[in-house]
Amino acid sequence: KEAQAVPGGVMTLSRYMLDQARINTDYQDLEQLMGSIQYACKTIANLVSRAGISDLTGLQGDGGSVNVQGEEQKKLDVISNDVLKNALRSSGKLGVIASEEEDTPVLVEEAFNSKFVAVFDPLDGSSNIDAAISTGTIFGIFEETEECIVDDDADMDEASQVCLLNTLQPGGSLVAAGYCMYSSSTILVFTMGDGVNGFTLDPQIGEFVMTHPNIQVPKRGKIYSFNEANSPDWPENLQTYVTDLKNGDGESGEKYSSRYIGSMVGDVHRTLLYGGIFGYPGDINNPNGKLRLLYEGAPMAFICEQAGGMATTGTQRVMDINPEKVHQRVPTYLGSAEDVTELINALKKEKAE
Ligand code: P6P
Repeated sequence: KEAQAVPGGVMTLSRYMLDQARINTDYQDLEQLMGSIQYACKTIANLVSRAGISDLTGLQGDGGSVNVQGEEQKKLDVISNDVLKNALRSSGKLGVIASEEEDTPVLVEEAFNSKFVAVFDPLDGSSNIDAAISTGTIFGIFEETEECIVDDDADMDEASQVCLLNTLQPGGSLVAAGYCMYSSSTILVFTMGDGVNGFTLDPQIGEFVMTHPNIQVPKRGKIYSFNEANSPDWPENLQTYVTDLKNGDGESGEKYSSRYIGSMVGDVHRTLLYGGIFGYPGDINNPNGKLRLLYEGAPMAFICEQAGGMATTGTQRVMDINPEKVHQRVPTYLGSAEDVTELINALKKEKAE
């Protein structure tokens, strides 16, 4: 990969969004929103890269801080959440935001002409921070369905109810989705419904530079990415599917490799570029698995489908699910179209006699 040259230099994310807004005025508001998001991602990238230097590793408080998921919050979870919230607020384009780190969606008073709703996981995979393993920010953008009026004489309870409904939209209603991966390099990948593009942060100029135009997931891969420690609790036909991949007994006849870093953004990014299948299955202990629909499953499904891949719960498209709760979980499998199709068929097979 290399920086995409254009007359006068390289194609940056800012320039790309300006071009898109010039071509299609519908993108003008998104252009401003993406400006806030990329600013937040640059800030988080800097914090993450200096975590061990500036005492930002470890748990929030004395370790007593637990989020609505029941997970211990890392210092950087809280800081990243604040950075993203403040950046999105300053865009003035958002009426409400939902975050993994917030018990309930947050109403944005500053929204003078709110049009959008943002859902995000500010620092996914943060348990890896102390070991300097890849983490990432995942975001999704919806348009408001109900006018979300938050002004001095608004009845806050009523406004809250209306505004909160705006966050409970299916992945199919996303107008944009993306992630920023903080790894050996910082890469922002996103879609606005017309393909997927990737931009690498060039620290020398402080700009995201287009390095991965029009990402296409290979139709078939040779990598499966699951937490196999949970396999005894998986449905039997899923266990058989993975065993066949290990033995070269799957549809392609290829013997697959296993890659799993326990950070969704890193595992999904590798799957997008190299192909194969990533998944967090439901099991007997957690029928809906672990990944949250609103700000993990749906945005990643949108990106994957826009890159020519597939994303399923095992029985239906992830993007078809109407969320009932902000933090609801969903079994999620995504990646190469042929691999995901093979998985769907494997899950239909009756239990081996
Ligand atoms: P496990 C991180 O906490 C996360 O939400 C995803 O980033 C990741 O894919 C998954 O959980 C890892 O979960 O149970 O395999 O450690």
